[in-house]
Amino acid sequence: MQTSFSEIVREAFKVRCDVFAELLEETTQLICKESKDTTRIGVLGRLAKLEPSGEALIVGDLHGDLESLVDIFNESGFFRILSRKEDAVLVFLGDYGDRGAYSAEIYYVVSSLKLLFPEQVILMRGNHEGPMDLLAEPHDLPAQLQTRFGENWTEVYSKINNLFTCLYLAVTVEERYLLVHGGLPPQVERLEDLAFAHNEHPKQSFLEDLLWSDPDEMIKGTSASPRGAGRLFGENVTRQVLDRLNVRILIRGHEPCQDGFKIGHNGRVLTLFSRKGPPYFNAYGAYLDLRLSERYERAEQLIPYIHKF
Ligand SMILES: [Mn+2]
Repeated sequence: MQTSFSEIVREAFKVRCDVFAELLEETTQLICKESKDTTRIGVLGRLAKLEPSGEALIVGDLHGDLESLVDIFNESGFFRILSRKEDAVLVFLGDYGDRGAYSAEIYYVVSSLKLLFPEQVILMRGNHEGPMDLLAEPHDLPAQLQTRFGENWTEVYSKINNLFTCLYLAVTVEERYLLVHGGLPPQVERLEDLAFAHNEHPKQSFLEDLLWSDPDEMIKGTSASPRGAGRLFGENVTRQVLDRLNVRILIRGHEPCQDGFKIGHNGRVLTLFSRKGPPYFNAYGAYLDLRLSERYERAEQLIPYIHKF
C-alpha cells in the first residue's frame, strides 16, 4: 500500500475541485456496480451481507468531525489492518457531513477509503444523505463547499448528491446483526424489503424509517417523532422485526449519546455516535470493533469491543 491514512487526510485539504468531483464520480460508479459477482460482500439492492468471519470496525455519525475520524484510525490502526487482512471490513453508519467544519473533507476521506479498499469498505446512508424530499437540517455542506471551492462548488455538490443515492441502507451478518442508520420499519417482513426500500420511496415509509427513526423505551408500537420525519418505535417493534429477520442485535447511529454509545430495548439495540463537539456536547465518541464470527444475544456483551474516545 503506497499511501497512508494521514496522507489521505492531507490530500483532503489540498484536493482541487475537479479532482474531487472525479473521485466522487468514481466512487459512485464503483458502489453502483457492486453486485454479488463483483464483491466478497454479498450485495442485494442496497443491502450488504457480511460473512460471519473476520472483524468489522463500525463507525457511527461523524457530522463533519474529521478529528474524531483521525483519532479512530490512529487508535485502532485500522488502515494497516485493512491492508493486511482481507477479511477486515470497515462500515460507516452514515451522517458524514453537516454540523461540523469538515464535511467536504470527510466525504473525500471516506470515498478515498472505498476506492482503496473496494471490497472491505461499506458506506451506509444516513438521513443527512437523504433523498431531496427528506432533507435534514442543518445542511451546512453546500455553504462549506462554496467557501472552499468558490463558484465551482456545485460541481462537487451534485457529485456528492449522486453518491448519496447509491449508499447502502442496511447491512446484515446472518443470525447476528442488522445495521442501519436510524431505525426499523415495523412492517418489514424480509431482508428484500430493506434491500429495495429506495425504489419504493416515497410510496411506502421504509426508507424514511431506516434513515430517520429512533428507538424509544416508553412506547409500544410507534409514535410521531420530534424530528419531523421517521417515527419512534418501541421494544416490541424491535423484537418483532429482528426476530422476523433472524438477527439478534440492531446496531445503529443517528442519536447523540453521552458515553458515545447506549444500549436499549432490553439489549436488542446498540446506538453508536462517533463525533464530539457542538451542538451535542457528549463526553465521548465511540466506535465498535466487532468479531463477526462470534454470536451474542445481547448488546451488553459487545461492551468489551466498544472503544470510547
Ligand atoms: Mn442521523
